[in-house]
Amino acid sequence: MTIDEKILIFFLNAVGSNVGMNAPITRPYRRIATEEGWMTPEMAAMYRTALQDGSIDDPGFRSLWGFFAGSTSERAATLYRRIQDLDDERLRDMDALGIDMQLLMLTAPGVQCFDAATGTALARSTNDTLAATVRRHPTRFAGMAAVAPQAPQEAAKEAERAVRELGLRGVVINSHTQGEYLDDPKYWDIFAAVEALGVPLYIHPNTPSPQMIEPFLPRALDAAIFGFACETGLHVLRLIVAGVFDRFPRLQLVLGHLGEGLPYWLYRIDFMHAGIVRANRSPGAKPLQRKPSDVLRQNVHYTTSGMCWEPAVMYVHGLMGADRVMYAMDYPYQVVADEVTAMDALPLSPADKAAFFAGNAQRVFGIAPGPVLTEGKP
Ligand code: 1DF
Ligand code: MN
Repeated sequence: MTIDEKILIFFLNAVGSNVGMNAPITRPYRRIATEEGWMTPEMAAMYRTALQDGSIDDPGFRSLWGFFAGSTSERAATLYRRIQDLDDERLRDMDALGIDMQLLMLTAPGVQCFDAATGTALARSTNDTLAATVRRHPTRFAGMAAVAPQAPQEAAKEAERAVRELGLRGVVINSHTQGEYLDDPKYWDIFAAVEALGVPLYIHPNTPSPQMIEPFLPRALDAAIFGFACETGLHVLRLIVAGVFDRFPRLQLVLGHLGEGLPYWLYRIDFMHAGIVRANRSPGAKPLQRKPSDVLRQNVHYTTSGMCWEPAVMYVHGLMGADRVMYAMDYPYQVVADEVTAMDALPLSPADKAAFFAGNAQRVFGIAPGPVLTEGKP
């Protein structure tokens, strides 16, 4: 279908007509998927080269991307094809799955595995490519800006350029950068820039840092199965107890995978943090203006990437609120049509369902409201 045909169908549906051979689209809400991966062929080649010449020695990178690059499986071939496509194949998949819009982000670890100059240049060029993609398909794609924390001041500048000049909707950082965490004040210019821009910072997973990955590796637990959540949940907790949200109270984070385990720990984190502070146990755990759970409720949003499972979604929805939980698929890593239908069946009011699938993403990422374009019966 061309865009014109889709607009026609939308119009005819709106006035209640039928459209020849196309059944009307009856779904009452738009679906925006908010953690969808992409990469350029250039970046894929840079990853392959770094695997071969050893110039990236991060064990998590070598485990994850060594697996994809070394695999001759159908799944790996499909993944490489899908992740680099920003036109026909991706739009066909979205049509079949019923995804009206994808919020695209450069796949992990993005530019963070390279030296500072290479990472900074690759962030700029991929942000330009992403912005051009959004211009080609403005109702189907929105984008998050990549930055290279290896050069914090450059990263802050690129965040400003990508949001102000390119129209990208926020910034994504894939957890640790070469074993370093953003609670180190040398990175805080990035938080200052993002807070001032009024856009969210998506803390997307990375494989565990070199310091913590060893016991994950022999059982293949280092990536999406569990290692990502350990790494990324730890990272966000470090930010909270370091006082990042005392210093930047308006900073808004987005976490995938329903919060990387943290919502389940809310009560115990508060209880234990109070005791740690009272006992003056570490100079790195100072008193905070708010409880960790307040920060997790007031400064964080949660997407369902990889976790489209009713009990977990409803738990986080009840705990964090209807305005803080958003749908995500995690294309092209977890493309399961039944998960979309499972989310359609969530026991939510029509208003909460529409917020979950589109309204929250439109507000949090500043995405313009738009039509339901896809039938979504795979
Ligand atoms: C995987 C999953 C890879 C996710 C990803 O990026 C990723 C995976 C490299 O399954 O290997 O973003 N994910 O977010 O769940
Ligand atoms: Mn992801």
